This record gives sequence, structure tokens and C-alpha cells, in this order.
Amino acid sequence: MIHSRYYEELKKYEELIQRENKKSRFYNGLFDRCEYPVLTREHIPLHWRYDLDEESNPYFMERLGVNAVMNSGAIKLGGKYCLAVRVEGNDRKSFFAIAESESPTSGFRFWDYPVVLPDTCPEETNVYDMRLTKHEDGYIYGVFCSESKDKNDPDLSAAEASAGIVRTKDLKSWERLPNLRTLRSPQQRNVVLHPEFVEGKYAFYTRPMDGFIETGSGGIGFGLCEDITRAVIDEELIISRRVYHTLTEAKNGAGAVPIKGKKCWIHIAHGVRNTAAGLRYVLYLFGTDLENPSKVIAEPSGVFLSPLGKERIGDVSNVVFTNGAIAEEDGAVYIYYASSDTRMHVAETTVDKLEDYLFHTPKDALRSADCVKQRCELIDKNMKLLKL
Ligand code: M1P
Repeated sequence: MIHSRYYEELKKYEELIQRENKKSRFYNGLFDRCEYPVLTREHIPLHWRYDLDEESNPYFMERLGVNAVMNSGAIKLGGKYCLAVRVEGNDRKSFFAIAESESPTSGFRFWDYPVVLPDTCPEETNVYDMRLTKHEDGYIYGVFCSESKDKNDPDLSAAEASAGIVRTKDLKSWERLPNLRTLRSPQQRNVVLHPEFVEGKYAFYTRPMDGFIETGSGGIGFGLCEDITRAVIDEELIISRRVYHTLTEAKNGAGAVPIKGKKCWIHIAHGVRNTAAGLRYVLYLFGTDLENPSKVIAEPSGVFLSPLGKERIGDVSNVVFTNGAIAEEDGAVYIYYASSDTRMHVAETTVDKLEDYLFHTPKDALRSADCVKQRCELIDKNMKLLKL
């Protein structure tokens, strides 16, 4: 018999899913924030967490709790907004699950079952952060981090990260392809597949890494591969470098699949700096040439989106991270981002606003003396306009 408590919890769950989400009072002209997260661990269906049977679960306890929902790939499919969510169980393992809504900002509901990927890598311990690319070859690709224990290192925390690749047409049946091999980088995380062929080849944004945590002195790479069913990249060209005393000083990584704008490919990436309070993850933008997506043509300075208010607190505090955005035909853009590795939010903007930001925000002047000059020029201009 179904436990009576189930119906009480179901009522709360339905109220949460059906809650309207309106724009918050936050303003910066670049994007709007929504009042509520679009997904939290409370959005996980009850039948994924509880044994509903009164006899085997008399106290109606969570049997398989969920700790967090975060870093989600995003795509519009069949008119629905679909997120490939990283769900982290109480056992620390992550898996993927599709949450779908008719609205871009609320009403996300998980499908009946999580995604069950073909289990082709016995050594793989954890999977996370899937980017969904609708490729011009007709497939939807999921590129994610595939993590295994480093068997050559006795340190219990020593691990290896590589880019797993799956493909689908419907987000339901998935074909697993061999992991990406990068001949010049031992490890990879935050790998993103570009949606179009470049020089007739598959193009990946990579993040060459010396180890599981150490990213080396590079940044976001770009590499081509002939055959995605046996993806191998030889040369990785660094297109967005880590720079001293900027938001990418400690590391950076590609985020959402780039959006094809009118003037450039719009990249929403993350940058990391170290602080006395630990690492701080923020989002930043750069634009690349429409014909040659490895050529950076717009590089505004500074942070695009940083953790604010409640977003600053969570399992890994002071983090915002994106690996999915949806661009509509009318130019609207929804950026799905996680805060503090705990929950998912959405920021609303447009291609026009993003390109205005990309091409009209001053570049980083890199030194206080020059940055203050930049600000004084802006103040001067405004003083004249204000007739002060
Ligand atoms: O905890 C913050 C993020 O850390 C990692 O990102 P990066 O490889 O750039 O350090 C990822 O594991 C990501 O999942 C996580 O949100």
C-alpha cells in the first residue's frame, strides 16, 4: 500500500513545480535574473528518492536521497525547453536526467527515469556536466566529463578526467562513442562540441589539463577532428588564455555551446580566481569570427555574471557555472547556470544585448592606472551629458 505521507509530499512537490517564476528586481542591462531557481533537489520526483510502500518504508524515509542538481546542458527539442541536468545523489555520484518545460523559466519536470547511458567504460566512476550540441550532421551530441581513479597514483584522490561522447536524436536512446583523445594533453574537462563543421571537420573547444586539478598555463583550446566516432585531436590552439590578475587567473573553461550571433559566435565561459575564501567561479564572454570560430574578435573585460545573494552559498560556495543556453529564433537567449554546485537558475537576455556587450564593453586594461583612466573617460562623457 502507498504510504499516506506520499500524498502530503506530492502536494508540496506539485506546488513547487507549478510555481510561477518572474523576473527579479536585479538590473544591469545585460540580462535579467529570475526570482527563483528553475531546478532544485526538491524538483527530483518523489519516486526516485522514496520507497513509496508503507510496508517496506514505514517511516517514509528517503532511501536514495539527492544532494544537488546543477550544471545542465540545454536544448530546445519539439518546442520544449530541455535540460540535461547533472543530478548528484547523496552517494556523491552524478548522473544525467532530462527535465522539460513548455516555458524557459519555470515548470521544469523530470522525465520518469534518469538517462541510462550505455555502460561501456568499466573504470569510469563518475560522469558530469554534459553539453548538448545540436550538430549540423543531424545528431544531438552530449559531451561530458568522464572521471576515473588514476590507478598509477596511490593518492586516494588522484583521478583522471576525459571527455565522454554520446549521441542521440531524441534524448531517449543514446549511443556511446569512444572518449575524445587529445594527443598533447593528458586530461580534459569542460569540452564542448561546436555545432557546425569547420573545414569539413568536427571542432571541439577543449581545456588541456596537466592533471585532474592542474590546468597548466593554457586556457580554452580549439581542435579539429576528422571522425567523431573515433575522435582524436592532435593540435589544440589556445583561444582564451588565462591571464594574471584577471578573472581567469587560476583557470577557465568553455561553458555553453557557442551561440551563432549576427556578428560573431557568442561564447559564455567560466573563469576562476583564487581568494582567501577559496576559488571563485564567474562567467565571462568572448566572441569569435563567424567564419573561423577559433579567432577571437571580441574580448570585453571582466565578469559577465557572478554569484549574487543566495547564489553565493551552497555545496561549493561562490561558484556560478554554465554549460547550457538556448537561443530562440526571435533572438531571445536563456542562459541556464548553476549556483554553488547546488541548484539551477536562468538568466534571460538577447543576442543583440550580448553582442552589444561583446563589442562595446572596453577591453581589460590590465593595470589599475589604466583601468581608472578608462573609468574617468566614461565619467567625463557622462558629466558633459548631465551638464555637471
Ligand atoms: O566546483 C566548481 C566546478 O568545478 C569544476 O570546474 P573546473 O574544471 O573548471 O574547475 C567542475 O567540476 C564543475 O563541475 C564544478 O561546477
